[in-house]
Amino acid sequence: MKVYGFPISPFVRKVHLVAAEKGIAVELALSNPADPAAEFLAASPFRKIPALIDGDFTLCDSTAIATYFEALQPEPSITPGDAKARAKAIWFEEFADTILIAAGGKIMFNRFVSPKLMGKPGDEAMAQQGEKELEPILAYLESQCGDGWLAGDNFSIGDIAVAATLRSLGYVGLEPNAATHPRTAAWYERVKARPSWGPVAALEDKIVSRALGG
Ligand SMILES: N[C@@H](CCC(=O)N[C@@H](CS)C(=O)NCC(=O)O)C(=O)O
Repeated sequence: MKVYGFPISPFVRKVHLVAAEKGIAVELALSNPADPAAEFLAASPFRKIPALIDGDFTLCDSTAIATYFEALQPEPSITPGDAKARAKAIWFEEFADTILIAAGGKIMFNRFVSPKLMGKPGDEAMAQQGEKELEPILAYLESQCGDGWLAGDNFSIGDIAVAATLRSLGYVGLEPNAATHPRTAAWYERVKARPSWGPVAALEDKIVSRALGG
């Protein structure tokens, strides 16, 4: 199976983490949405990463791809069985994919992607706007982190999606800070300690370092 994308994207990281949790082998095909290969476009008509090719089956969107992986390989499950826990897991995935990324993406794009990867100056006013928007979002997340996982007793797609997005914020120095957000930082460390995290992060580090000329 091939996943098209670039690993700094939280959506690409999400599907790699889901695959790693489940022991599904995926190959990362580096892909730039601004200069799309025909094979990538066939799988992702709106040019968004990630996209998946599995034989003659193509799919885009991280939530759809994670759902495909969950159906292909149900164990270990990332979808809690309990009604309330399952709904919470979906909420946290949605929170990461729409609310957290909307604020964080403004910072990441303007302080990292544009200046460091695209060679164009970022819009600092937009980054500062993102920082302002991020404050209550991180405060909310802090209020939701306890001793276990975000949706309850079981690790879920909610934990994967939120942690995947927070790792992207690491590119602009905004990974969870134990001094200001201790519960979030402790939960994030627990996610990072899972066996799925290390290999996904190591591959990302290698690709990003190469992209930055390292
Ligand atoms: N809902 C989509 C969002 C995917 C998305 O927005 N990906 C961004 C990268 S983080 C992208 O491809 N942007 C390029 C573009 O919009 O042209 C998902 O979950 O996969």
